[in-house]
Amino acid sequence: RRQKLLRPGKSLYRALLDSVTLSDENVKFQIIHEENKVLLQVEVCEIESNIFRLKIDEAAPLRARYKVPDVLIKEPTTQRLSMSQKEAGILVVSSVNEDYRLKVTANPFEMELQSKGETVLSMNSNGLLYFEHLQQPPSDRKPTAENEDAASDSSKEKQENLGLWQEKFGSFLDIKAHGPSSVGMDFSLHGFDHVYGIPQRTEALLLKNTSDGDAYRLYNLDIFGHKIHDKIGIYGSVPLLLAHKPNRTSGIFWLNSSETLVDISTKAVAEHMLSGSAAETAKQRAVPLTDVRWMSESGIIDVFLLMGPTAFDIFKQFAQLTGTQALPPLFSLGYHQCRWNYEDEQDVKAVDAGFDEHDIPYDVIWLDIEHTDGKRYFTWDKKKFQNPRKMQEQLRKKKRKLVVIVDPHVKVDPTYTLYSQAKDKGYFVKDRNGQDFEGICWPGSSCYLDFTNPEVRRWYGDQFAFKTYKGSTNILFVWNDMNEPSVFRGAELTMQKDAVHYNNWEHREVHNLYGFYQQMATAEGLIRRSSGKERPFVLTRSFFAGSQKYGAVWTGDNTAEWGYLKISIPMLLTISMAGISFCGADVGGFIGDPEPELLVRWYQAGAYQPFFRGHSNMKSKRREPWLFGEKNTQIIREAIRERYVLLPYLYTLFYRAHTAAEPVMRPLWIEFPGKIETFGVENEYMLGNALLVHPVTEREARAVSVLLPGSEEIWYDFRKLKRMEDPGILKIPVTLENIPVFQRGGTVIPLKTRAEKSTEWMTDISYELHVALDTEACAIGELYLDDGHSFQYLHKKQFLYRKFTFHKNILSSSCTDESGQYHTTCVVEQVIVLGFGQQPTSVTACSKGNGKEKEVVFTYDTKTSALTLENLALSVYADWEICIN
Ligand code: MIG
Repeated sequence: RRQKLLRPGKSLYRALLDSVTLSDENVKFQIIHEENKVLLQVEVCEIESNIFRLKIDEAAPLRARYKVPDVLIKEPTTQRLSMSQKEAGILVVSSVNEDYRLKVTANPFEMELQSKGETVLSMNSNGLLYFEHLQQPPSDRKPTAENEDAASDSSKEKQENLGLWQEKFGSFLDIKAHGPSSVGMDFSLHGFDHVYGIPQRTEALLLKNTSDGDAYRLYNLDIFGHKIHDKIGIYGSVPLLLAHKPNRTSGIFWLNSSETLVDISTKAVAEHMLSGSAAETAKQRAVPLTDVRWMSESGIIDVFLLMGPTAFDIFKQFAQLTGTQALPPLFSLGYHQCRWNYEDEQDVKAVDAGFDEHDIPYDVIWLDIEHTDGKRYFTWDKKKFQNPRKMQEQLRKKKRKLVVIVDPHVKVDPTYTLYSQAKDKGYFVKDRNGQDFEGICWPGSSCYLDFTNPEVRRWYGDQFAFKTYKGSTNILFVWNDMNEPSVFRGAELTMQKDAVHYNNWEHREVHNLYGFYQQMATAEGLIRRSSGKERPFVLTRSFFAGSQKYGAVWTGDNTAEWGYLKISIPMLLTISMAGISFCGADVGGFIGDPEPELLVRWYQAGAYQPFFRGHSNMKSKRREPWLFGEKNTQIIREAIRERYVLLPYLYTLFYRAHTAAEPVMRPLWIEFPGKIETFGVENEYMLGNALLVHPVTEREARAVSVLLPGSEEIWYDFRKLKRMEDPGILKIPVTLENIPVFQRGGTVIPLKTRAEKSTEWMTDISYELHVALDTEACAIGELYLDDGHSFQYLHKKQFLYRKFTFHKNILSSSCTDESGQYHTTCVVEQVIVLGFGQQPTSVTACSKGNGKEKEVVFTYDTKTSALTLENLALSVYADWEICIN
């Protein structure tokens, strides 16, 4: 708020270039504020693979300022910069390979980052660097001649108005123990006018200009029934912004966990071009420029400039800093059935049986807060769940799992062990007077575990040990909700900023990290309960940069309306671009009752999204997939089966997310970075590089308008196996049966030949490959395979990573990673080649090693140009070739 008073203009900061020091790690110098004379220390370093880090802190702070811990996976490896120029008022440093130059102008202080002569980014060029230095509280200050001035113009009244030492929110008084400490800075992105990222909100894909309205806000809040098109932040925050133009993608990662605002303004500026001949006058052309202003309530300025240059490079760079997506256990990519609440053991049994009766696959049934004894997490309601172990044994027999909810608030009840232990050990967040902070939540009066404390996380994780968590078994996994944290009747329904955490840090410093830490503690606890052997599954509502390492996130309390189905696509794309691939929205919409058509459309969309869970509110009518008439049941069954058949592809994509930081669900522009028409597309998306999915989000739609990008591309209808006429915008007729999905020419998609009751029933089901040819009649694809649940893929290299290549009418299967070994008897049963030019005369298959060639049965459909090869029985495990003559 105060910071907003600073308008663009000449910066009051001046760099003291005499103070420059250069070391192996960084370049350091000081800057001074011309009015208050406070010195700031600036540190710039280059991190391997095109990342620059800029840190600004007070040169001599009154006390240490908060620096976000635990988000970076390691101290980044820096590269030595070299000083290439230092003259009056200017300093230029270059990267080792000389690709990048950083120019520092002393007065006013400004920095510019160039890549091979092209200015990509400038900093403080609008003079919005802002840094409130820590001060003594007014009452402690001795009136000296020097600060008398300051004292008079910052009279008590004025200070309160600006909220320096305390601020009122409705009936809440926020006492700022350490006074004002906000920081901020502006960045100008040259040539960019498409910006993305900074989840989470119920908003469009492209970030909008904020100059005539509210700034984007990053402040984790529990917002029930969040409104569509709102800049306010909801449950999670990732302070990563991406900017894209046809030949370059750049990223800004602002590492700060306090309340943060982002202002964005795009404009056209004139660029002077030096013309070829001196006789000609310089020409001008308008180029876009996007100004991004970050403002945080507290902490320091610690910002990573991700230089790409491609979007995939940005994802890798961000993962290099914050980690990649955890590889999910395979079951968690199946369908999840949730509701608030499945009442009791009988209910669970009946719902489970319902899936078998209706022949619908599913993997996990969920229990919401009512399963506990009075909202005491880690316990069971003894009447409704008399024998939770037996219930889990029954589910286990069906090869299915259970997920239970575990919230971060703890009921104040001295007879509840979790509470009394945590209280004795001092594990709760404190209020500003040093008492355990108490707030109201589901159980009534509650305390909040201080997950920022590593000891608390350890202890909390240990609560998941089978011995400690009575009634739990190894098919039980966890859901962390309400971890923004949600505090009923709290300011904005969350914890007061002046609450106190581990090491005396105020809540305001760590707010956006609270959920991140709970999920971390939970995931690590689940790993430990299996002695490090099994992959955990933890769903969280609140998140921060790096949460991808601990599991999945969902978009919280959406509403059963068409608009929410539609907006869920850009919401999930934005979360995906911020590193969190494993994300989903409640299928059907949490609040209210979807009309059957909406529910059907939501299942069809969800089946092609990373985390696939049906969920509904307590007040909503029951919503199991078979309750909406035979026809709708049939269509939903088909959608869920398509999901299960697609799992080999999806699991492979998750392996890529895990190892190479490629988002599973991605906006079109990432695959087609040079095609401007894709930059704003948010009603369809790519699942990996091979599938384009266009969910139907309108009632009674007869047709949808689909963009098949890339003039040199061939696209195929994924179900009809037929080549689409031409790329471009096509009007595609739709029925209620399914949604448009297309396979891109040049790709191979591995599928299962059929779906079964759950993922575990499908282990031995054979594979089918969809080989879609491009204009050169080539295609390439992959299959990743392991036991689906343990860490053996990592520790013992027990996995298979295969590659399928179609070239010159030969489809070959080879190994992508020789270091992996995994035994399976599974075979590739069928291959369909899409877009095959003409009827072959013969087809032979030959496994390498045994050298025997055998004839392959095939059928060729002249109408669709699809060639189907059957009864192949080629081992997934072995190298082989199929030759088409
Ligand atoms: O304020 O646990 O978003 O999925 O069913 C409601 C009950 C609390 C909010 C979650 C929702 C969950 C519900 N929870």
